[in-house]
Amino acid sequence: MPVKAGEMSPTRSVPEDIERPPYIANGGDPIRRGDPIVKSSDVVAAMRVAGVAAGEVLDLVGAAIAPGITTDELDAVAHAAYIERGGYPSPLGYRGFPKSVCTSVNEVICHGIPDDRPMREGEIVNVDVTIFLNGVHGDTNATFAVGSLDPRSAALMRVTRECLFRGIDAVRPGAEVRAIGRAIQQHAEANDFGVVRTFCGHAIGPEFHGALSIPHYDEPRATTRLEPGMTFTIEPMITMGTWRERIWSDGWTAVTADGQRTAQYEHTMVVTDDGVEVLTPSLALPTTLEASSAR
Ligand code: EYF
Ligand code: CO
Ligand code: CO
Repeated sequence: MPVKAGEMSPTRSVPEDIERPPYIANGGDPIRRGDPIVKSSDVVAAMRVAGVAAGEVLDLVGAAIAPGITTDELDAVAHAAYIERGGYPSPLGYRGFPKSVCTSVNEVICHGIPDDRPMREGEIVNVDVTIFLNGVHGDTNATFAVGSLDPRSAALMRVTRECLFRGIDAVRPGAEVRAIGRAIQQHAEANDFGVVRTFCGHAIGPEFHGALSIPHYDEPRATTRLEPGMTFTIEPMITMGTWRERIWSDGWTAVTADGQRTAQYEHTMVVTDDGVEVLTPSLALPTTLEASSAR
């Protein structure tokens, strides 16, 4: 049965003493400050702290997932967890987004808005957490099973995690951004799954979305070479059927055009002198494929 939008709860408040990201004073529109793509060691250090906090928020939400819970209740768990850590929920007010996490159920690809629809046994839900803490953002997401899953949904989740880590394994100084998407697309298609094209990974740091896009498919124009200190996300959205999407009339929610299920996992990372450091560890999504498969 297709996912339908439910009712949204009133906007949640954030204590005045919590620092807001700059877009909040700009009506939610990002301010293009032209941040450097290569970050200073101080910014990377702050991102390590924000990344750990984002992972903790993700785990608290993950622990609450069970049949019957609504995505709005998950939003409330996340909202309290951001504030307990002294952070601002980056999605809240970003380009007008009304909630503190994105919750994307079954065929919803991304940017699902939490509402009062209870989740059912056998569904899958992606929870996307971003925290703004000490002047920087940490962005991570994971797809969770609601109760027990059919084998194909379980395979979709496993292959999507593998795609994320294949992409991460392609990150090293001197490699082209294109190598990330090539690795992801090869693995997804070898398993008869599709790769969403429209939504990409992104540079991140003091800005939620910086001026570098990370396609999850083999994009010949993605010729930027990776350098130590670059910080970005990889967040592949993998589908059981078509990779094409359509957008609900709310203007936010992206769903697969054929209504088949889709999954996503996301880490924030920094390019190091000899590879990559993942900045958003969590129980739901550890920093290696081995650790995440053991769960
Ligand atoms: C029409 C948003 C704006 N955008 C991206 C804004 O990188 C992200 N997740 O990993 C990410 C998270 C959010 C986000 C939360 C809100 N937005 C969404 C959809 C449409 C749109 O502009
Ligand atoms: Co995210
Ligand atoms: Co992101």
